[in-house]
Amino acid sequence: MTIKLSEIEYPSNSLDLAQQIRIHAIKMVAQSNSSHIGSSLSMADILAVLYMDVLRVDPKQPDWPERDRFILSKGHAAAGLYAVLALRGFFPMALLKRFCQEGSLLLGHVSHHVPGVELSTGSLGHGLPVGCGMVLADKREEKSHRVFVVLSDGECDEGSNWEAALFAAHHKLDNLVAIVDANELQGFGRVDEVLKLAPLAEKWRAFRWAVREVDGHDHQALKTLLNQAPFEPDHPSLVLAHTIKGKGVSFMEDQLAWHYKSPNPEQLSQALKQLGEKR
Ligand SMILES: Cc1ncc(C[n+]2csc(CCOP(=O)(O)OP(=O)(O)O)c2C)c(N)n1
Repeated sequence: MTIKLSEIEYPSNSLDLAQQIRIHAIKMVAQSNSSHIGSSLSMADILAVLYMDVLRVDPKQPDWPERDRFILSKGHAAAGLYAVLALRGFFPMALLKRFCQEGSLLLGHVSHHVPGVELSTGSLGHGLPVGCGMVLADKREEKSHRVFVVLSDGECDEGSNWEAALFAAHHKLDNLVAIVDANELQGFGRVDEVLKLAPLAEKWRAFRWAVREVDGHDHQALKTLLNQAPFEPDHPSLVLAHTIKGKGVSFMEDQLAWHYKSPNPEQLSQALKQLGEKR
């Protein structure tokens, strides 16, 4: 189902939004011959639920002071974030066609010049520390909006995350919600082979975070869980979201190659067909 606003049809529920995120991200990556489509597809459901059912944001006032903050720390998945922001009306859909083109606002890694983006990211390991600072500042000013940070599992190799985890627990940053998009693949191999993280939930618990695990493609479960955060008073919240890299396109699912590969025209039309794109 869609809501018609002027000539643009915006998705009106998270499932449709997720499908549209996937469709647009694939088109953007194919058109610009760029990378990281698997990374956008794994988190598409998480972004859709956040932007449809969880975050208090106003696309017409991206800088509304009372808004919840969202940081995509895995900034290489910029195509997915730009797609959801455009689909929620933060900026014109037409801009998506300029993704990764010379002179475009939409850089290949997340840029804070884009309406709705809080922080430029791409160098992994920075989103959570900045999120800590935002929540600490809010706490001191007695403000109550939440800060959501999406990390990747491979990103948990960065030591800065564990400093931030200590810091957040110490300062009782309970308005901080970190979501790990745990798709079990990173750039050059399986997370388990490159640098084993397991047991990841236990590690976060040991750092005194309130931890919940969820199927990162189950919209109802994500919606219920994310709206419950903070899970425990005085503790930051960690959602370990189990996902599949490349989710939604059969030949990309759980395939390492799609971290860097860009779809050729034939693969693009196959992917769009699987996603139900009407052309
Ligand atoms: C500090 C830093 N080191 C290395 C990179 C290069 N790099 C880009 S994506 C990536 C890994 C991707 O795997 P993961 O972090 O698990 O994210 P996913 O795409 O699977 O969600 C790496 C190492 C980077 N962006 N930043």
